[in-house]
Amino acid sequence: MLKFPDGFLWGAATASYQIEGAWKEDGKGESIWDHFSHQPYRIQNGDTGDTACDHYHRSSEDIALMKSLGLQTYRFSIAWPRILPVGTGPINPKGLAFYDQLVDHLLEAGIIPCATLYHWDLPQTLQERGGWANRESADWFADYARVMFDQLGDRVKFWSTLNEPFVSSFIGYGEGRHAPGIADTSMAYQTAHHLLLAHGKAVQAFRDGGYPGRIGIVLNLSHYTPAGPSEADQLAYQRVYEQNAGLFLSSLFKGSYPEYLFNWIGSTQQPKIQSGDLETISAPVDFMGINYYMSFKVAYNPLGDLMRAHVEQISSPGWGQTDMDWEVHPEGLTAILRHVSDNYTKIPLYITENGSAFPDVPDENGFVKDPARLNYLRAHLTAAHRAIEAGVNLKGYFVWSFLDNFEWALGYAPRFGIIRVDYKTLKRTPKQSAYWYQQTIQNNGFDE
Ligand code: IFM
Repeated sequence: MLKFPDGFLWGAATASYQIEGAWKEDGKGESIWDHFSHQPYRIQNGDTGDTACDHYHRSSEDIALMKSLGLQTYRFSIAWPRILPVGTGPINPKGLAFYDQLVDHLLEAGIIPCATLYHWDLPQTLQERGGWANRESADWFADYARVMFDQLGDRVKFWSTLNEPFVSSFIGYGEGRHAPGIADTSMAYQTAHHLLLAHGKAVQAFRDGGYPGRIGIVLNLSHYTPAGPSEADQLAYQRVYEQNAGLFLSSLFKGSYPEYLFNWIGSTQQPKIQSGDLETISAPVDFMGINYYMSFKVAYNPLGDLMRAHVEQISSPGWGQTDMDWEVHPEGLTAILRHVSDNYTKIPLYITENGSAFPDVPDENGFVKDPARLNYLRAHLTAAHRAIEAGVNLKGYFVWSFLDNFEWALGYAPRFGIIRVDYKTLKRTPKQSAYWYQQTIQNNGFDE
C-alpha cells in the first residue's frame, strides 16, 4: 500500500460561480461571469451559471455528502458580489450569512474550511470601473478580503487570496475566452500585476488583523520542458515558462519579475509597476496551492504569436485524451512539485486542484462507473507521493471537483466531479471514483 505521511490532508474543491447558482438572489450583485454568460455565443450551448448545481440552496445536503465520503477539508470560493453587490461599499448581510453558515456546518461535520477569496467572479460594477486593469482593484480586493477575514477569520483555517491569476489575466484579458472577454496582451500583463498586488495587499490585511488561520495563493502550474536541445527551443521554452509560471512564482517568492520575458515583450507590453509593489507582492505566505492538469513541450516557432513558440501537450503512454482534449501526464506533477520546491520555496505545498473530465455514462440510477477518472486520480496521487519521497513539503490534496459543475466557456459538457449531478433534477450521485477516494482517505493511501 502506498501510504501518505500522517496528517496529510484529503479534500475536494469547487468554486462559487461553478456550483452555487442563485445568481441574483438574496441581494447578490451581478458578476462578470453572470454578465458574460448571458451574452450569445460566449459559452458552449448558451449555458450559464444561473442555477448551476444549486449549491446555494443545497449546501447542507452537499456537506452531508462530503462527510459521508470522509473528506477532511473542503475548498470553496466566495462570490465577491454576494458580499459586496457593487464590489465596494455596503455589505449584503444575506450573502455573508450564507458563507457563515457554510463554515459552521463544515466545522460541525468535522471538515476544515479552506476559503478562496477570488475564483474569477468579479462584481460587474467593478468591471465597469476598469476591472483588474484599474490599479485601484488591488485596494478594492483588500477591502473585500478584510470584510471576509473579520467575518470568518475565527473559523477558516486556510485562506487563498486568488485562484489561478494567470487564467484571470491571460485568458480573461489576453485571449478573451473568459470573462470579461477582452483580447489585449498588454492589458493581460497589467492585470496580472494588479492581481498580484491585490494578493499582496490582502496578505498585509490578514497579517495586520492577526487572524488565527493561514494564508496563501493558488497557481495553475503545468510542467514545461524544451522540445529539443537547440538554443532556439531552450529560449522558446524559457519565454513560455516565464509567462505562465515564472511571472507569478518569481514575483511572489523572489520579489522580481522574470527579466528575459520582460525584455522580450518590451516596454509597450510591460506592466506599469510602482516602487514598493514587488515588496508587497512578495510578502511571505504560509502555504502555496498548485493546480495541476497537464504538461507541455515547447519548440521555437518563427510563425508563433508573441512568444514565437509551438506549445504541445505531453502525453504518457496508455492514456487517451480527457473530455477537455487534455493529454494526461502524471509524471509532470512530480516534476512541477520538485521544481517549485527546488527553486522557489520550502513552505507547505498543497495540490489544490487535480482531476479530469471523462465521458460519464450513468446507469438507470444515475451511478457512474468511472475507472478512467479513478485511474487518473491514482496515477496523480502516486506522482504526488514520489514528490514527497523526494523531499517536497507536500501537505495535502484536493480533487477537482467535488461535483460536476459549470466548466466556464465549455458550460456543463465536461464533467469533472467525483459526484454526478443530474442537471435536470439536481440529484447528486457519488461515482465509483468517489468511493475509491473515500477508501483512500480512510487508509491514508491505496494499493498500487
Ligand atoms: O474548472 C476549472 C477551475 O475553475 C480552475 N482550474 C481548472 C478547472 C478545470 O478546467
